[in-house]
Amino acid sequence: MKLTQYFFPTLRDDPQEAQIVSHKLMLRGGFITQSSSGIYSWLPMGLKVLNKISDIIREEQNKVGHIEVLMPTIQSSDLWRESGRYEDYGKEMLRFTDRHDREMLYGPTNEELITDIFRTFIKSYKHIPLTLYQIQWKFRDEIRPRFGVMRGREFLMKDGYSFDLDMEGAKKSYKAHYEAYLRTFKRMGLTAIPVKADSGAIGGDMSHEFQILAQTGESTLYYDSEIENLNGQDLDIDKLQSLYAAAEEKHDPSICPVPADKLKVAKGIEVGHIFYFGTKYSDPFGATVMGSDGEPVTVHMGSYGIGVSRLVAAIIEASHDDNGIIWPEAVAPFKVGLVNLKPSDETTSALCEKFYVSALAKGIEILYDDRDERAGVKFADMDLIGLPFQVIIGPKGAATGRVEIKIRKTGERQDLSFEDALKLF
Ligand code: P5A
Repeated sequence: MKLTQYFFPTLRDDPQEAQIVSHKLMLRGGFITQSSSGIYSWLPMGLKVLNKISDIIREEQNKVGHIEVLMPTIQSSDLWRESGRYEDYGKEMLRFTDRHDREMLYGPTNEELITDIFRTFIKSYKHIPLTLYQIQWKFRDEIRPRFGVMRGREFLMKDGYSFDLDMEGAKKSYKAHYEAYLRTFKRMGLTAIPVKADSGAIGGDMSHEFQILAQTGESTLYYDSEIENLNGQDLDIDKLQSLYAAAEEKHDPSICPVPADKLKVAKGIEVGHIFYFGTKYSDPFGATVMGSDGEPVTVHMGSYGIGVSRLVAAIIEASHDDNGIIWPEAVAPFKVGLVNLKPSDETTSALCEKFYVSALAKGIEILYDDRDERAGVKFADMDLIGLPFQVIIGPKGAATGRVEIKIRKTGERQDLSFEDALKLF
């Protein structure tokens, strides 16, 4: 993509309303723009990141046999009356009436709707275990939407729902999600710390939150410092599970098994949350299947969420410096940013064009800054948007066919021939 032909609405100055770095950088870099309180439009570069995150989630879910569906954002209140949550959910649920005076709502979550689909179609034990998931927008009328897409009112969630014959089966489904979530976050360059949690509005007996470390996190975590060492190595899930981690409310110093010098205290951002709630929804909905002995069995359920749009901000909180975002390669909007230091110079522009075309032919995602702007502006914008690699071409290098590579994360620079530079990607 050439910048002169792209839609790249950056802001020069720091937006006043942004209190945390991810919100500030997302607005400045033209990733999102606010439409109303807690509601955002995703601009081209932001949408690319959101889609990459969704794709990683999707791949890891499909790998373990979970099946994607897509449910509507708007739901009828009927199902929520059946579960008893219509009154319970309170003001966070956005309710309205249609032209026939039917009470409708914008879904804050989908346990009711998926249980209704299940009871309609699945009648035999032969079709379970089954996990259905979707990646769909949710609305929660948060009292204090803040920090941009970190706590929005409209936000994108991956929500999955498992159906099993009994508690033992449901625990296997829970474990499969737990492990798939750790693999998912790791692929995004994050260390996620699973902590036991309360099940709140979703309900149930067992629940874990997945927290990633960031100074601006809203939860305080206590955990064995060994967990951080596991980052970077092959993911040893059994080892991770055996280590101590707890959110502040659950941390009891008198029974904490970790010695003080190994216990870390840090802030975390909740990027995922999983629940086992048995028959809480299947019971009132009559979601039963015929068991192998011919008797009806009420299915055991769990639900599993990832904050997809929140992750965009959370990754920035975990990975940035004073100059801007440092995207992990797996979620970067483009892999390479090409900087033309002097578009008015024919040799420079010809070499840039050649690099751009060759990179595209190799299938490399490349953003070419071909704007007629000062070098300083281009460097600042490139650092701000945080692409993993920068290729810088100016008149001096172009005369001898050489280009400069800068690695965004380390700031390391290398002077390479055109061919060697291309081979790097
Ligand atoms: C699990 C899937 C649920 O709703 N029902 C379906 C369960 N869980 S949850 O914890 O309430 O939400 C799942 C994840 O969604 C993100 N999230 C948000 N992201 C941005 N803005 C919000 N206002 C918001 N609320 C929840 C979190 O990452 C949460 O873990």
